[in-house]
Amino acid sequence: MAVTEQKTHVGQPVARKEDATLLQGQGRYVDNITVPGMVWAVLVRSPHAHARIKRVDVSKALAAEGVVAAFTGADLKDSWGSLPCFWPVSDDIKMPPHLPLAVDKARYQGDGVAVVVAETRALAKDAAELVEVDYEPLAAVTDVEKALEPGAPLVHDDVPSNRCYTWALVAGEVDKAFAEAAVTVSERYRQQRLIPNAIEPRGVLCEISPATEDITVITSTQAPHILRTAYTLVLGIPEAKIRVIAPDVGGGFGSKVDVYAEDMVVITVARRLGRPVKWIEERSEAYLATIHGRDVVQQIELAATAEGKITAVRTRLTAAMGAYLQAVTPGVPLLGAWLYGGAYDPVAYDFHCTGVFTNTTPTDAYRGAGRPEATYAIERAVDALARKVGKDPLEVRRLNFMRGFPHTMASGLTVDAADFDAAVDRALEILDYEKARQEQAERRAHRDVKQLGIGFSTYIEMCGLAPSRILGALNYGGGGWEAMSIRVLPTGTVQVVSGTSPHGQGHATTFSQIVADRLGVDPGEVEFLYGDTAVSPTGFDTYGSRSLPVGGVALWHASEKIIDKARKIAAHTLEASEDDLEYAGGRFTVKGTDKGMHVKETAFAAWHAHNLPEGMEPGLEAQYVYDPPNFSWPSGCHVCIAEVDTETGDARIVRYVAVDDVGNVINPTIVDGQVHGGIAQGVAQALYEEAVYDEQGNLATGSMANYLVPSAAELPSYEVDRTVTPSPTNPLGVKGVGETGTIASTPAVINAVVDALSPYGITDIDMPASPERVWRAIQEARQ
Ligand code: MCN
Repeated sequence: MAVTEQKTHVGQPVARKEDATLLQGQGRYVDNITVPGMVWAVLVRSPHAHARIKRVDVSKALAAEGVVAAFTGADLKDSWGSLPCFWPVSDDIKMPPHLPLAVDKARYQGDGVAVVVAETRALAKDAAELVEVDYEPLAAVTDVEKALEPGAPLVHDDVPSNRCYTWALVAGEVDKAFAEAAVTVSERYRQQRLIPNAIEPRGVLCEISPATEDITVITSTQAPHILRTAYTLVLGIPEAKIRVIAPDVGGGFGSKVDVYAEDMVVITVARRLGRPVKWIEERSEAYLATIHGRDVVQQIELAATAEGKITAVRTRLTAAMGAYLQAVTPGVPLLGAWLYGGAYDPVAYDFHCTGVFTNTTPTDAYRGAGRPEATYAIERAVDALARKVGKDPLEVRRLNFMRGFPHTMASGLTVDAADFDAAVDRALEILDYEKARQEQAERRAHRDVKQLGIGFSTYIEMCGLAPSRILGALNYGGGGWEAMSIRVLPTGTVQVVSGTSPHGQGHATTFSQIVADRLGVDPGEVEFLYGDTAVSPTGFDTYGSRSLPVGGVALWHASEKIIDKARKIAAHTLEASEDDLEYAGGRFTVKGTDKGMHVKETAFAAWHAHNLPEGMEPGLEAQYVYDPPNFSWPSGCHVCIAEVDTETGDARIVRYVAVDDVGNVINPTIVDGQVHGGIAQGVAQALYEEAVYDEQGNLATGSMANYLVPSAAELPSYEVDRTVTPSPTNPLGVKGVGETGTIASTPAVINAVVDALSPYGITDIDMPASPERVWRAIQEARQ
């Protein structure tokens, strides 16, 4: 049967369906939701990074005004099991128990030790201050390398040397490549610890039906389906009894995929009290108790020929886990394990990672998760190689690009499609590279106070998590598939039930565009249902830039199932053979006639079921569960021009050009927005943000006053463009976009800053490249 697809919405900048409600202040976040009889929970948190808990006394809190209950970790320890870590990456991994409230020992500043429940939030906060805890402070270790030194304080008494795991990926003759190399590069980089800053902090509201004991948890999460399973694992509640609702969620950036202590505390207390309980995180709590990102020390070595052709890459990571393993903590550094060769083509590859416990907030997935770290290391190291062989950094990149796809990397995974040369060409066109270098040379010649630097990042990343079979081989506890259902209602409304759970990415808009084109309806006629396990019982949620390359593709396949069934109904109704029908724009037409039937009409016929083909089930609905055969491989070229004030050390971005290849694009405006937001987070790491602990393990950057989240004023206007190499892995030809900006931008910015400082002989600067750091580097170089 002939199928002509009319693409009227895919590829168009369709306005976001989500925005009208949000812009009018009508979004419903957890904190907007109140239920009758609700009480408030406030956690008492350890002020010490490491301390034995000798006594917790809640009696004064219990006697305070409005207090309904107060529990210590010991009171509740039999109500729950350990919080789950779904990714035991190696056989040697140590997975110490992680109870929602600490009992004997607090292991990071912010570790919960008790909970107070009162009629109002203010009363609960006041009463929490009356909880008396006798701590015996212990020496703490917060630095990931110091934690491995002999005699370092042990975060967990039974984990020797604080070593959580070791993990390796080795391919090819690495030692031989280094022995034979004409040039080698050895660099050490520190991925400073970062604090995710979603506009909406976390929040949980739990309500229990007195009649059925069914539990409803309304929570600010990226992952309602994962949470439902986790609640069962930790609390032993049957999965069928739990409904998880993610209402409007004000961002997450990976931090809200996690399974947190507070959820378990709120549910447990609600069950004990038989009253709805709510907890809303304060920003200062978010800094202490929501996961952090990065905190990895990287050693990277390149072996190369005299021309700069890379033959081998050797990487050693020391990665901080923090005090406990959260949902995927140990796996995060490994998400970059395959990418330390970057866009290039080494033949030998050696990656080792050691995971280490420290007395700090647990780390876990934060936008890019492992891939920004890998991209940073290789993109900085390639610049170092260019300096060594005396070539322009672009020339060395071009010499090394992977070409010819599909291409299996030395690290073992196969990139389905990319075109690095095209992305570089386009970026240079936008930039006018020659002119930029000329201006740089002039400023250098005039010894201008403000020097220019040009930094490149030609990146490849793997997202779209992912083929379940590969995740299984890596010991990951979950699958990588996604589920989408379509129901065409009798009146023609198309309902999409989504397994992905957007929290700012605009799935309602882009997924409606996909369905609208396949089924010949207007995107406005598509109703998008998600974020409630009672409405959408099956899914694997939103993270790893997987929603389009996995969920969107599932939706495409579900549309095909609808069309297949609708075609049978149309053929039967029109008394034609299926082969005689043409399909375009949602309408089946008998070839050579004007007789036809729209999908919507077939839905009506399927609903009343008066005259369906023999044996056909009534109704027009379909589910598709898609498990991708490969990861999604976005790539591109980012270029940053930075201006560094050599008197104050202030580094500013004057131009930022991003050319990304995310395959076919469903909605260019949404993709641009994702790239903009992603770059902002990468620039934030390069120039502004750093979580700092003091020697005792106090979080010294505990608020936005000293943790510098950049605002629009610090960020440049981005010049964003694209090249398109459709992914041959999926029928939409799409690749994910949610993390590209973050992954690509950090090294581009630092390469630019270092380039600006190169007349001083400076070849490295730690992140964030703050004015103080830059100024000091210049002073040292001058001496
Ligand atoms: N898209 C498109 N064409 C493409 C690729 C994507 O039109 N070729 C659209 C998609 O249809 C979707 C959006 O772009 O509407 C992002 O798609 P995708 O790359 O699949 O990423 P996810 O939807 O899975 O989002 C996750 C990703 C991650 S991992 C982080 S972290 C992140 C990000 O999204 N956190 C965000 N973007 C965020 N945006 C907001 N506003 N808030 C966050 O917390």
